[in-house]
Amino acid sequence: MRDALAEAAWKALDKLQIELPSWGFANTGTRFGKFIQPGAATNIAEKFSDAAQVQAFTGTCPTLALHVQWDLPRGLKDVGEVEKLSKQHGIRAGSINPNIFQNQEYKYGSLGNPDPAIRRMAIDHILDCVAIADALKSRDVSPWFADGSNYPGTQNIRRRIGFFEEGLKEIHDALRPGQRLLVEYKPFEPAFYHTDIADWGMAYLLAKQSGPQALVLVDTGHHYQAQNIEQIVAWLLHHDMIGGFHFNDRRYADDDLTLGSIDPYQVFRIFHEIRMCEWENGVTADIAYMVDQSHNLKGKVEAMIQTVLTAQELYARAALVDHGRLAMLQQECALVDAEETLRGAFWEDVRPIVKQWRIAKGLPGDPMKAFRESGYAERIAGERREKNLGATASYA
Ligand code: LRH
Ligand code: MN
Repeated sequence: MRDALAEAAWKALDKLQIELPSWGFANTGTRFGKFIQPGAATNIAEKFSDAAQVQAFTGTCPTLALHVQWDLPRGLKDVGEVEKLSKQHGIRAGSINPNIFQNQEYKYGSLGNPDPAIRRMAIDHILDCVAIADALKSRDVSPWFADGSNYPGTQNIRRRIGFFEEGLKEIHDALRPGQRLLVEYKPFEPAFYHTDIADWGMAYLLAKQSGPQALVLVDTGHHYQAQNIEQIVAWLLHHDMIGGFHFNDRRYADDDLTLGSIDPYQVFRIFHEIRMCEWENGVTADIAYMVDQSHNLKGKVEAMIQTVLTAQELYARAALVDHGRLAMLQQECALVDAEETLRGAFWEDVRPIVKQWRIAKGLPGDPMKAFRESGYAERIAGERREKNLGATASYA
């Protein structure tokens, strides 16, 4: 029994890959300010270095998601630098995230802005991101739109839908073969009356009308409290329209806390939906598993390692579900036995199995302990202190 379980968990861990967000290594905060960490990454080189640490200790994170305005401020001109760092640290450039929410021009939106010149500016930035992705051999261009309004009557919601359809179509048609456009939705923040792409249905319709290379990205923090996220995942799997995830956890809103810190069963249920679908279809779903978190209080690299270890354990648990037995019990509506078949896997303590998998891969059995003993955190705090302590902490 345990060997069969171990084999299932190991096979799953062998194929699990988790993409890290470059911005998760930098000093970030909330609108009430940010607490500066002396060791936080201050540039793209330090972000690659930190990501390489997580990869070295976990063996599961070969790629780093890049946010263009923050990581390639000169756009295509910074591709050479990124390629050099990628080789130096053995970490590939991952999804390319446009920034169409920070510039002053985007006050009333980007692709949804009533002003055609600003829509043009936003589309051109995303087209640059498509070219950057092509140059870096990254597959995914992953825009999130903060677009929306704060007060009823201040914007024409239907007209803005038309603007998004137009803009996303032009962007889709500029994609290179094999590239994907991942449309991320979010119900609110920074817009607090309407957000143009507020839920999975809106993202689905916009992706569908853009073209076959456009898919939906599910950020687990972008849902109303009572929403059943794994049901949304089931729908997107059913329609083959899910491109990727931004994993994090939350108690209230888009809190961007570390994965599994508040509701680990939620992540397990999502992984289960995917693995049950893969078992039924006999194929691995083509999904990008990415992390999108901002570590306001925890040490940045430790929080990232903790996130990956938790994801490994929850994914290994989902691999323990006896899909054949569950399918039979579901057909028979044997409710308690079906539920226990799923819950039973969640309650399995896979940590010893995962630890053995790490050791078999030549990785440390306890990655967090090994990272702490490496002295890397202390070293970077020393090297980066001056640069970080100059940073502003206040919101206003
Ligand atoms: C928006 C979001 C988006 C990123 C940003 C850092 O809340 O989830 O994915 O661009 O966080
Ligand atoms: Mn996100």
